[in-house]
Amino acid sequence: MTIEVLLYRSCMYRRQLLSFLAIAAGAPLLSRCVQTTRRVVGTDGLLELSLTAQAQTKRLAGERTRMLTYNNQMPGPVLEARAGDTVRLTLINQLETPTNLHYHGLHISPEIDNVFRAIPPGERYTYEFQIPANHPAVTAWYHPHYHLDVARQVFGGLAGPLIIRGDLDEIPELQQTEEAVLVLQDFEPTLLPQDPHALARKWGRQGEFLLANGGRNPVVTIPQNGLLRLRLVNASASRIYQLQLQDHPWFLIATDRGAIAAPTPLDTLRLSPGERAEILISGQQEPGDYPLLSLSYDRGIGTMINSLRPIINNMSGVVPPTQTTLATLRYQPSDYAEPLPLPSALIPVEPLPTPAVTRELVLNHGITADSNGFIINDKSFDMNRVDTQVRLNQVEDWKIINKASIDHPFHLHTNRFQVIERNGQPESLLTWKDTVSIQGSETVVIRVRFEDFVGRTVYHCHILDHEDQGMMGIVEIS
Ligand SMILES: [Cu+2]
Repeated sequence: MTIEVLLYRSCMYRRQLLSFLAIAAGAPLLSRCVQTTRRVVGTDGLLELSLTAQAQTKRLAGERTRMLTYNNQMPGPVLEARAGDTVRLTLINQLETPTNLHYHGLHISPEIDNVFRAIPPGERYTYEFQIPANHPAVTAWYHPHYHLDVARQVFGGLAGPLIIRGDLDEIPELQQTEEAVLVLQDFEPTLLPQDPHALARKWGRQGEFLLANGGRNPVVTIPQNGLLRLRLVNASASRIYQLQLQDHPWFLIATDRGAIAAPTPLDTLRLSPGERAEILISGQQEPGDYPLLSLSYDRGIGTMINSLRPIINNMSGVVPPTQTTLATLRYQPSDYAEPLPLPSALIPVEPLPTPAVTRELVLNHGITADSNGFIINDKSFDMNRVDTQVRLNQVEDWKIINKASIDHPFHLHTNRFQVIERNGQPESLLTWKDTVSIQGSETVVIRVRFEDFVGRTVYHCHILDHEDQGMMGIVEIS
């Protein structure tokens, strides 16, 4: 098939999809083909379920499209447990390729949350573990982490939220909130679930259509005079969201690994792939609709895309930055005569002590003897090589230097960290993170204590195409 034919097909899909969107404006994009995401809540200290990973052909926008689902859903079901609970999760692999699960955001042993495990097609594996009793309340998520194929599997739709209840849920004001979770994914009907053009893999594949919980512009209600606790999960393979709630105040209450000290007003919120945020919204404005916008964000490739536009305009997986409404927040009448108060304090974030060890990690692009083009400290990922050895309970500062001109969000598995500095300036807000956005040419210092678990775990760029192409390393905790 020639390039011209490919481009023409891509145009056809796009036109048909656009006309479908015009007809179904405001309706969930996938509502006719994918079940509503379900919630699975642990009871009596046990969260037990099966997840079947499966490719499905669904009719979307008049075309039959392949997508990857957990239990016939995209995104997968919302899982919910409490700190101290046992999780018994059987992953059934009905894909045509190996897969596995990463519990992104949980502080559990790397022997359980093991990205080196492969579950072959047709087989199943039961993950069983206890969430530590002192685990903070977090919005975490689960997704495949089978190296070399992570971007394709996640972009295909394999991801779901994992809510752990704990300390933050005990704050009295938060016990009166309504809750919603929005899983942010992007989608390209011509692309699922194949690999895109090599150029799109270099930049990190993106879809033109933005989905929240598998739908386009779903409605989330705000109780008038009440509080909405909104959990946001960026489950996209590469897309970085710059979010804004138009004409309405919103307050950050938690980041990747739990609560912050007090509700903090936000203007915009940048969410890189893998990052989560919890937001509190008070229904005290003029009743109406308030759009949650995904503002145009250039992760360092927008200029390049614009200059190459005639060539790549219809290349699947390469899309220019644009602004889109992700969801609509709509006021709903309630019984509250008086506005519910925001909590004045949440959970203190204790600063980690002065580090015993300081390291540098340089993120870059380059062709070296062992590199596929994406490197950390001049090396491409090798699953038989330990890159960094650390000691249990030791505090370290990692200076992460992005020498590339494009963004490389950095994720450390197993342990949480605090962001100390960005480009030499102290970070203004102390939070617990496991993924940090790092723009082109930025340097970020993170501080981490390797707690509770020994073993081998990984760190990597969370633009998953970059991870698949080598921007990952192994840390051994002993
Ligand atoms: Cu990257």
